[in-house]
Amino acid sequence: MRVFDFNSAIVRTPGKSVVNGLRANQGPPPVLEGILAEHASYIAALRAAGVQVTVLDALEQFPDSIFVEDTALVFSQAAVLLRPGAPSRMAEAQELSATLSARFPEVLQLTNGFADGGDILVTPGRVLIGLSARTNEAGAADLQALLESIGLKASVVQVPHGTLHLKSDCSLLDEETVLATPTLAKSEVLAGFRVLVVPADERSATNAIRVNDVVFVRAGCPRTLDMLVAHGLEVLPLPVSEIAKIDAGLSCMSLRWYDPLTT
Ligand code: CIR
Repeated sequence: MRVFDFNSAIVRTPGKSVVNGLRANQGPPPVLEGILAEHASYIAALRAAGVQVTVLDALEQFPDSIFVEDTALVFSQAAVLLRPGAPSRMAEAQELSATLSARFPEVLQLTNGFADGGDILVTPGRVLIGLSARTNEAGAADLQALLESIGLKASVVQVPHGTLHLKSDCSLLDEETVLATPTLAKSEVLAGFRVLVVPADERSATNAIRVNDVVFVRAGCPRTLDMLVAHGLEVLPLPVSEIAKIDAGLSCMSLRWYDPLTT
């Protein structure tokens, strides 16, 4: 089983409040209809890639709750409920608790500090935990211990200053290759991986996701797309220009795992 082989996913319907999602920069707010359309095409792409998708109800009280990735980590053997680092998002994790308990043999819980799933890159040899404004040392240390308890090695790395999440700057393309921004590629974080670097003006394309044999990548990034195809990958461009206005990308809209009991 490869770490990007998935047959199951959880997503959450955007509420009307999604247009008030957190964002670092001012600019035009996202348009609700646009977010709904992007979310629908994302779900369709997961299904077409062979994934059974559970769609949870919207949570109006949590504008960012469509970004389920930040609230938990999921593996075949267990799930981990996280403690998101933004105060307005902290209680989102509990909203997932019953859903995870119904689907995983074991649900572990972070108890110290903070960690967002967007800061976690799962690779074949180890899980990288990025320290950022959302994931602190106490959360990373707690998470590292929890992951070790379910047989996974983890390393703590530094996310570049000013970057929201580790996976804002990178994603896993195959067992040894990572797509990364020029900034992250220059650091030690990805030592040992083959690194494909996106052009500086297509920086947001780095938040791609490999789902079985397909790589979902942000639409409108033609040079990144050509680079991935030249690397031998099957690529599916997906629109995310509206959710990008609230600092989000492709990975954050789902929790993905391989469930051995699902056919
Ligand atoms: C936030 O700032 O928390 C949301 N507006 C965006 C979260 C994106 N999450 C992710 O990339 N994992």
